[in-house]
Amino acid sequence: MAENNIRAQRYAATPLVRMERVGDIGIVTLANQAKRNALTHEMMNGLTEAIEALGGAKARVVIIRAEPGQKVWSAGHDIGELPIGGLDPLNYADPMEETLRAVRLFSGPVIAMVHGSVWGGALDLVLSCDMVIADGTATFAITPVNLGLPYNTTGLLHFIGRLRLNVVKELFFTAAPVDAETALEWGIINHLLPEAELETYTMDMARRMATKAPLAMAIIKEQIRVMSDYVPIPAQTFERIQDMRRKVYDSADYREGVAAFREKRAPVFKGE
Ligand code: YXS
Repeated sequence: MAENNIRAQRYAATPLVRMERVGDIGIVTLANQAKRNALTHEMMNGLTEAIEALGGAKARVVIIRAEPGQKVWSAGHDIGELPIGGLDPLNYADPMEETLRAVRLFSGPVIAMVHGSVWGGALDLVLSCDMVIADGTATFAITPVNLGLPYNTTGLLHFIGRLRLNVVKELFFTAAPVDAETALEWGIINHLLPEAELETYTMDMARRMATKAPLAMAIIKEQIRVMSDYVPIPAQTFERIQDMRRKVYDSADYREGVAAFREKRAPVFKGE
């Protein structure tokens, strides 16, 4: 980020996540390109710590980004860390889920600044941010059907609360990466910029929001969160869905999907 004439404090949350403070703006950078910023437990714990530390330090706006010029913003949940056999792969305590909650509970706006491709749970992270600003290199894919994984109900709500249902279904049922222009049309991103303007535009928006009344910003964000997340669901219905999800994450197909990724081959799903 350009730090010309703005005092920048740099302090690392963990080696996989860099955190800096530029005035009232916190910038959190995903920094594990060797693994394409896969959302490992270590990276997610670091990202959660960074967001909470910035909240404690009264930062007013947070930008989440990857390192400049990287092809992949994030490759999504670390597939190697997905539990197999009897455990919900996206359970409440999963570090990625904790990070999504930290983003949604941060008192001020969180901006996802996207250059490069976004995969799987990283799209849930992007959609958990309050707004998304991207350049033409950005693509977005959600990929549980590539693994045979039953996405979690809260995660689906993040999509349903943001995008039209036919768009949510096309994203989930095709698992195909969506280009930046389509992402703008579908509402995944707020603004699409030329690569050279992405950082400046994002910082300008962050600076603008950082000058607004933080108490009013915080309560408006929390009201929008509680109202958009509020979807009453009868207990028995939730238990039926959980039972259906258990049958999927206990399935041979899910084990095949994870094994195929590990063995770098195409999965063969049999519906079992
Ligand atoms: O072979 P090494 O050890 O160098 O490691 C490789 C990849 O295995 C690793 N890597 C990952 N490891 C764990 N989990 C991942 N999601 C993941 N993605 C990548 O990073 C090293 C470099 O990857 P490589 O050689 O494939 O890089 P590339 O530049 O040729 O290709 C970049 C990608 C992102 C196109 C490619 O890595 C890829 O397709 N990754 C998987 C993307 C994906 O399907 N993500 C969804 C994860 S599951 C998830 O988020 C949710 C639970 S859900 O399934 O519901 O969406």
